[in-house]
Amino acid sequence: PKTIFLSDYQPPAYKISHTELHFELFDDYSLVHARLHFERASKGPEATPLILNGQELELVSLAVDGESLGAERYDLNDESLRVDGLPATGILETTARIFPQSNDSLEGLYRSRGLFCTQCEAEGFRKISWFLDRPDVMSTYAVTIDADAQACPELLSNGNCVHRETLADGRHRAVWEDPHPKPSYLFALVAGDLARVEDRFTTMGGREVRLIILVEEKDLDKCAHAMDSLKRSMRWDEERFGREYDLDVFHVVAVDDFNMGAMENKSLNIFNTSCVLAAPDTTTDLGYQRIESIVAHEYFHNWSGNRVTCRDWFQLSLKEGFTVFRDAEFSADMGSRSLKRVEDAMTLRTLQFAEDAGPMAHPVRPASFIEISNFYTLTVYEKGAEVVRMIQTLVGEENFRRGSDLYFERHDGQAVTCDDFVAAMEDASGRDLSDFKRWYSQAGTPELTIRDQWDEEEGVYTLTVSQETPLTPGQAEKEPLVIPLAMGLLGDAGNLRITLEGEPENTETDDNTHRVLIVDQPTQVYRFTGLPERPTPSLLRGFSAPVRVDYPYTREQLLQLVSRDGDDFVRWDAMQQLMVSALNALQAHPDNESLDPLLEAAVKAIGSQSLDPAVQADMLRLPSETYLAELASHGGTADVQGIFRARESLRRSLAGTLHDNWAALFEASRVTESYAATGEQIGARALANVALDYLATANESGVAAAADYYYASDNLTNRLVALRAVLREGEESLGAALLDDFYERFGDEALAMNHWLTVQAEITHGDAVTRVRGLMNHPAYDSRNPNKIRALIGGFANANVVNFHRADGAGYQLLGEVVESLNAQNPQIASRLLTPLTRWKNYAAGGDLMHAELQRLSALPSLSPDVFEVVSKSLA
Ligand code: BAL
Ligand code: ZN
Repeated sequence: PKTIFLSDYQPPAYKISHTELHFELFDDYSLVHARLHFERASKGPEATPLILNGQELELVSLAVDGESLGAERYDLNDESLRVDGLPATGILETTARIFPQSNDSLEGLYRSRGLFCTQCEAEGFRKISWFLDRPDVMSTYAVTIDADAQACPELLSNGNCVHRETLADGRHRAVWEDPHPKPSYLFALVAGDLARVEDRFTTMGGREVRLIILVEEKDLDKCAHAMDSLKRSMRWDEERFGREYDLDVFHVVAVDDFNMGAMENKSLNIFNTSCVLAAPDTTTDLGYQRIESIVAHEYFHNWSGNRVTCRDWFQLSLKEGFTVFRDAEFSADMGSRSLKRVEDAMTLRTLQFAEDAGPMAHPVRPASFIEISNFYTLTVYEKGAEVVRMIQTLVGEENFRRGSDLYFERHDGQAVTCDDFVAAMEDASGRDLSDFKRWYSQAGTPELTIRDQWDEEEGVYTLTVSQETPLTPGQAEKEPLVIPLAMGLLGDAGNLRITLEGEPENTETDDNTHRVLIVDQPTQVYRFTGLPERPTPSLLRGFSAPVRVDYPYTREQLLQLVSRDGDDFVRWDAMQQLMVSALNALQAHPDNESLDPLLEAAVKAIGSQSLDPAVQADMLRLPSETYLAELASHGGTADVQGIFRARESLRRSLAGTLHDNWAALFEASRVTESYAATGEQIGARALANVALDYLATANESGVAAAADYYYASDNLTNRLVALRAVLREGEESLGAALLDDFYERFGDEALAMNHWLTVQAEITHGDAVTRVRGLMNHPAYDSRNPNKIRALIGGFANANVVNFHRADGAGYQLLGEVVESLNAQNPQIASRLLTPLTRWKNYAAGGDLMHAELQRLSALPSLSPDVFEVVSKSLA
């Protein structure tokens, strides 16, 4: 496979201003007739051939301006169709035969439970028709779909339906036109038997929009939450970003077999069922929140992605980073801002930092790739969103909005770059962001080392801040980044007023206890004057930058921050640090008893009246094994068995010592009303469920209470918390009874069954590998469905850390075998599943066996480019 470089970008030699597609859909094949209205780019020499992308297409016919082409005029191979001797403008006509029913890659046109549907981003359109399948070729589309009227009563594509007719032989036709020029990755088609839920939205400009969600008949009662989320997103985008919807109809279609979460095709969003269908029995609280944010995310793409799109795939974060930032702001406005920040920080620190420290590390704007599908990553999405957030912090909210308006106005209908986005922000704010732009090109997580000094006599507190970004593959040198470091100074009675030497008093906000330091040099010194007492620094407030911070807090300082800092992220983070330090101590000396500051902090957190309950719950949960392994492998290697033992021991200490506190918390927080996915209930449930989990850890009556809780629950959130606790702490027969009960209740609900598979994949005791292999043969599993694969195999490899890293390597072999079998069938999912194996350098004990499994994979014949790229970079 070939590496593609950003530096090699060339504009397309031809434009395709209009595209007519005619689909004839049949059960055993489909025909795609295309008429491409092409025009040679003005500077192109006459001899320039038109080279169209095309994969897995059978050529039926080829003509230019109505005349069939002889073999001497074209060259066809597995990847492309080259046509020579074209006029400057004309119409190229192709007919392709394709086989959606046997397309298991779920890219291009394929069938999911009989439904015809498409996924074209990034490069799936080339499996439908020959085309200039690149985002800077934007075209209007007219799409005719013919299919059997009974099997496919719904025929949908982008834009507006302009014509319908009945055809012979029980077939029918619909014609769709999309007036907005778009790249081929936003093309969509759906044909099948679907039921619909319909609502309306009136835009700020008075446009009446029909909102239609299409699902299988059995799922009609699970659409209300997505519809409500959609309407709130549309309103919010008008109010916050001034963005209005631009067509008369907006469709959301749910499909069971889908590689991604959802896809923002123009006016025809296609969703993984797991990201749209919601019901209390089959969706957790987290699931409800996720649906709200994904519905919003896809809707927001209508502007950030569709109206203004990417010039090339290296710019993916232009649309994804910005849109994730937009959906995060939406979620913060809909629920709790501090909760959203804490949870995003947790994801970044657990998963993105690991990616940035691993063999696939890449900048927010990668400089090269083999397979673009491998770059739909936490770095491009989540770190990309943090980069946008930092721009907002640097230029201020008002300027940021002006910059966003300018960006959309300047580039509407264009395919542009991250530089264009930053330029709009610079022009609107007058702030030079040229040094800041290193965030787009430099990979790796910067580390801030912060040391302090206190001058009692002068009342001066000095912070010395140094930054360093570790080297990453392909980047041997790192430059200093521009890092907004939000901070405060905590004294005995609360946050202190800040005066920074050499600068006027804080003018950015009215809050004189908060400051954003702009760290942009290798080392900087900040002197804070006029202080009445030695402060405790409150650092990286609101997770103001995606960086690691190394400051040698004492446990007493952390306790102080937990108790009364003015920033919820810092309070949560201080509690995490206390837990991590207790776990490290336990790992070093398993009989360590010095848990006092942590216990005191936990009591404070349990009793806090000022924290959002969901943040409180996050504070009281132990850091995940995955996060602990990430931390340990930063500058060392992780001992997963030691982490597991220390964590179990700490869980037991907290459960036992604070038993009465947990019992009181459970009683005070448990929700007695019937289920609703409101912020208030979600927060209370989170808190009650953390308490329940500790109670089940503490003793047998706690386990019995968890089992009762399971049976009495009216929702999946509580059921899963209870089920997990019983499976971990209870007799095997009790856990088995609950699992059987769950299967009996929800065996027909695919989405609930995903959770049923995951909880079993995560069981740490017994022979987990054999258990997972057994489940792979269970009727609830489907080796072609990405949700099932993620639930069972992903659940095992990512969350069952001790068993994945079993000393005999059986966990690695299991993952390797699944990747091998998926390599040909669904390369995108295969390469994504591989992630835990790529971290072999982080594990002293299992590293060699992980490496051996990667080597075995690398030697397989016919590796897909997706898997080849991940395996070869991991072994390099
Ligand atoms: N564009 C792929 C799915 C998403 O990020 O919305
Ligand atoms: Zn997106």
